[in-house]
Amino acid sequence: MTYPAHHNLIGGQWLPPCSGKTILNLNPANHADVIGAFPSSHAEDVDLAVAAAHHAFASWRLVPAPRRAEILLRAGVLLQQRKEQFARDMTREMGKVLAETRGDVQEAIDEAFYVAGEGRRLFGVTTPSELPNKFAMSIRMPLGVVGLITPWNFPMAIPSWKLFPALLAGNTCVIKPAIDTPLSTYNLVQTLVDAGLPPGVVNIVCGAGPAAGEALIEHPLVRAISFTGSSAVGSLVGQRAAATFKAVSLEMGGKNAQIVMNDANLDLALDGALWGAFGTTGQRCTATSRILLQKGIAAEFTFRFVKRAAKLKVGDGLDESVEVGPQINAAQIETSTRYVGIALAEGAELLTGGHALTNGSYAHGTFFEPTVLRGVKPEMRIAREEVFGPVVALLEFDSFEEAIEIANSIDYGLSTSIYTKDVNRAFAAIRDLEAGITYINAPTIGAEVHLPFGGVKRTGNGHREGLGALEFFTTWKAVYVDYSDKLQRAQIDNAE
Ligand code: UN1
Repeated sequence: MTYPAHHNLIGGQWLPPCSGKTILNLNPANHADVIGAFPSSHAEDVDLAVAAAHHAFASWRLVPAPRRAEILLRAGVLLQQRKEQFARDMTREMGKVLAETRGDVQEAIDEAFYVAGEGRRLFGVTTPSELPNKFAMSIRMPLGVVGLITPWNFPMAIPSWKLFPALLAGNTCVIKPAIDTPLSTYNLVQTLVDAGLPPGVVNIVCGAGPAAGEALIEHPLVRAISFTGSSAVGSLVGQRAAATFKAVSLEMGGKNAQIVMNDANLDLALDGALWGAFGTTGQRCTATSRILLQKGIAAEFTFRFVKRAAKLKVGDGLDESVEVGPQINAAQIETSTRYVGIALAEGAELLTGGHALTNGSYAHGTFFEPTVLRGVKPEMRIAREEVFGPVVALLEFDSFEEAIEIANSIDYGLSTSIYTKDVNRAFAAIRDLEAGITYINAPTIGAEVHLPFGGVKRTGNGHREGLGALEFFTTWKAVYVDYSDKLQRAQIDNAE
């Protein structure tokens, strides 16, 4: 079988990795389908890419922000034209169904248009000086070379959340995509190049985290790291980056709860739960992995939910009738299987699913049944730890206060949702749920690009993507212009 061999993008050139080694990118719905060979890069490749980005920074930082924005705008238009092809490429390498990969490309388009608008804002602050004949302002400066480490579950949207604001602000980038889904990052960056991005402004280095990622995190010329992935890896990223005082943005795991109150529109809550739990095969950091049911509706909700979950069509995401695609790889199947075992051992009851699908057309991919567990208690591991697969835990509660307590009883704090018709309860939930995102009468997934995206506790380290990304990718400079023509000593000459 023949397949394309891809290289790293360094200083505008496509270069093979110094090691000469490659990693195969396989279709998770059919491992016989090899999408391509991608570089297995190490520190030498990262050095070259950072040097190219560092060189390009000297001129990129001087391009006016509105001009930089025009390149993003053109990239957004090109992405619209290429949406269908890029969605198909993405389903082939990542597995999620076509409707969702179209959504992933759309998210990058939205991000391009949103961030392009910032080219004519990028606001600073002017403020009065305490001294006469003196002008004071704060302006945003780029950081320099930034390193971006991105996951496989949103292989175009998440790179776009990081690349576009970083570029708009005048930084140059080295991006290391997840080894499971590099093609979508190539498609995105090629589109930026076609839109007029100068050589060296974005560089791609493909490879495994411990080889390529670590070198990027430790490189002294890299000023900041933006990482999306697991909390375990994020903790290492933060620790390693601290040695060279890098700014670090970490966006990590979730154990997101959907609360359903007795007064909820049950049909709506069911639709939301099904989409939140099994959309993207449960492989979103925002996925609904706990459903908290008030006792009055628990039995009916559970019955109807399980019936619908059991009927979901699992298969190759390129088949438009399929509702749930494969999991990304064998390791994720292993994790789903292991957590079902842990839940059962702790006393949960399996209502549907629970197993890898291995027969017939499933035999060549990594598929897992949509899985529902009942009788889950807040202290069980299945209620506290992220699975990142199509496995959802049902918990029951008596009062609103108890629901909030259970929702908050975990170490993560990304997304939350409550279904209720009681406006007072809805606002109390907005105030009390410990999470970066709260939905009222909508599922835990589906964030829009121009709102702040990120979470509290083990989900993040305080930064936000979307509205907030420019905060991360710029640093402030305070500027004082003294037009008094004499020495004015702050805090001394103007003191009483
Ligand atoms: C993720 O799960 O890693 O809010 C990102 C959502 C999507 C982004 C998810 N727009 O579900």
